[in-house]
Amino acid sequence: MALQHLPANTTADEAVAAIRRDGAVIVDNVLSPAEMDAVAAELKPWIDATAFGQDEFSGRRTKRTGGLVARSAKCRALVMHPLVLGAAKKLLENATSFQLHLTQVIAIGPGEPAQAIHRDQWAFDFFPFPAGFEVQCNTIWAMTDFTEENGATRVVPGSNHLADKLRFKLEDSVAAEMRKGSVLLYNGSVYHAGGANRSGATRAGINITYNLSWLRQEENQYLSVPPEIARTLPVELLKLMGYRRGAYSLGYVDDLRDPIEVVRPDLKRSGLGDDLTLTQAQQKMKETEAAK
Ligand SMILES: O=C(O)CCC(=O)C(=O)O
Ligand SMILES: [Fe+2]
Repeated sequence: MALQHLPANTTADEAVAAIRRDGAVIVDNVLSPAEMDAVAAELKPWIDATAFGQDEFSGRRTKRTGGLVARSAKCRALVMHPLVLGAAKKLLENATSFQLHLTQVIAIGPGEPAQAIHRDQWAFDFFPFPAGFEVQCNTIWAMTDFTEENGATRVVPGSNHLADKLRFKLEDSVAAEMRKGSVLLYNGSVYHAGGANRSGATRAGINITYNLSWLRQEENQYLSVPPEIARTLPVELLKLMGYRRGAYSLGYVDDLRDPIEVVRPDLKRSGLGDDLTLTQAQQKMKETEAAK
């Protein structure tokens, strides 16, 4: 079974319907090849300076370059892409809000074997989330063409509906082949892996992922993006990076201050809950109780 491809003008609802069904979907040509080349040019010095991975899962012929919000203005636009944020909002609607989980170029070099097939949500210490309860919405933007030969991401379609901690063979998976500028969207419960690169050139993708804001972020945005850069970023991006409270009170600073006040004192507010007032939190609790 192949993955569904959607056109760049698709809606978040269509994308989410495919993700809920198959665990993943490809949206074609969201950026033009020239636009993606401009992103790649901005990232090149950072990728060049990155060391290869230290273990098999990271990939000994693979470079993983992070901190993209700090390092690349063009990646900020990818982080904030309306289609992706729309899909993440819908897929993760089981929580009050979602946040940026990680930003990482994954550059798989020639000769790299395939990665072990896994669920990204295993990052949460293998906690067995209930079936159908999605905690992540993930993207890999193709910085180069993704082909079966050069290590396109391998996906086991529909495996988001299967049991946890399963082992798959590569033959159970399909290659998420796509053109440069396209994006693969997938959830945290679908089984997948980086493919083996049997070509002579590097396969590069930009992995930008989002998770529920009551979970820990894989990439620490507060330390990856220096405060002097954070101060210059759009408020919506700052909130996505975690400069907001998750649910009613998670992540407040000292005297119940909203974390955004620390980087943007001009946005000073008082008390908890700009995203979720106490009344809304109580209402949500009642609804949850009633649904039991
Ligand atoms: O690079 C890829 O195609 C996927 C890598 C991956 O799934 C991971 O590192 O978690
Ligand atoms: Fe993964």
